[in-house]
Amino acid sequence: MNASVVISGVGLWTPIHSITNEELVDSYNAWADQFNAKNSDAIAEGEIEAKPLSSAAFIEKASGIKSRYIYSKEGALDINRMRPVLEVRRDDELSDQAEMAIAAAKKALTAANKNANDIDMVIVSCAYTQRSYPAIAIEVQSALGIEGFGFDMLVACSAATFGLQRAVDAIKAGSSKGVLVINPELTSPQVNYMDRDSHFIFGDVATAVVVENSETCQSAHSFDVLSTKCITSYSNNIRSNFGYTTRVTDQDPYSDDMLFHQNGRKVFKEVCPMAAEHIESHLNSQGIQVEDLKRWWLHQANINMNLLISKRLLGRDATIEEAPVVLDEYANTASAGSIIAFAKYHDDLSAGDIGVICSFGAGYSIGSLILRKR
Ligand code: CO8
Repeated sequence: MNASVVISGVGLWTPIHSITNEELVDSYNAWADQFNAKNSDAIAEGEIEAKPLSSAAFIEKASGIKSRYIYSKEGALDINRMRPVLEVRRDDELSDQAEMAIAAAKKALTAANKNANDIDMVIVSCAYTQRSYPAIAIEVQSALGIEGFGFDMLVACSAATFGLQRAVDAIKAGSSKGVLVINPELTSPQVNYMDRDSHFIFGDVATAVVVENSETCQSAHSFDVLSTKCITSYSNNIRSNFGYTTRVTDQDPYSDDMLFHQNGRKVFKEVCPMAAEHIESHLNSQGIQVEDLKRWWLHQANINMNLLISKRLLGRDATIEEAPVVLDEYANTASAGSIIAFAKYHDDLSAGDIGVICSFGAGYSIGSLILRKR
């Protein structure tokens, strides 16, 4: 049998702290009441707008999200702070994101039955890295004792699939023997907990995947990567403006504009058809029909988006077995969502079963991998 590129292991690290919709809404509403009381005169004069209240029922209905995990819960619900507290770590200590990444990477290595000697390339791909350099990937590489090289990649919600495409191409080209693609999604520092439109959307998590050649694979649950496809199309509808120039532009780093913000309705309307078309054309390019798919590991942003995409393609609602949902528990974890779904729901598939991992989000960016169980 010809050699192929395989995904041989996946790891999922989940923070110990979580926040339910009810906790989040209680905190936001108490903060909004305090804000409105403090600014009652200005609100009455029409100088500023009153902060509207949030609702747990709205959040669940509009998004399917019931809770989210958070790396540091301290401060996030404190109405006098409304952002998590992270301790400053010294330069000789492991960074937060490296710590998350290593926890997920170790699980992926164990699942793949591999050790550090089998890996020579580390890609840390996620929505944000907590510093510019040295790369988090190089820190992780060093901590795990991997020889070779590592680099960071930022592609918002599609960072994992785009990173996997780089890994698959490197194995195919023979420039790497084993790749770790890691997604330490530390989203909470960029969440605006004072914005009812977006305070509920994101959670923290880390995922990792081992990619290698089938000839070296020793895993009980591995998948041939039949094809990868990535596209981007520029849009300002999802933005985070905080960056290394913020200090010199004298902008307020806490302003709404600096944090995650989006036109959610527009994103919903524009991205769903793009993602459906992307999946269909990717499958068809490989001579695969939508009906041939046993599993869809879809990006986990909004349950209604996933239902719409699968209905558009299948002509009916996908079952929970076909398109598993993790966003109810994890919320939107940027690029990690589809990989969490893959991590939790792959070992029941039989040899020959085909599935697709697909992410979509800011950029816009869409990435997909077609996998076949070995
Ligand atoms: N409670 C009560 N009411 C609310 C709340 C709330 N929490 N939030 C909004 N409302 C109100 C609105 O103000 C609006 O009121 P009105 O009709 O009076 O104006 C009404 O409810 C309806 O609001 P929407 O039209 O906005 O509601 P939707 O049904 O569209 O749902 C969603 C909002 C859930 C945001 C939905 O639009 C959605 O999920 N869209 C898709 C967005 C998406 O997938 N974005 C991707 C973002 S992630 C990404 O790409 C990567 C970013 C990198 C990570 C960042 C980490 C921080």
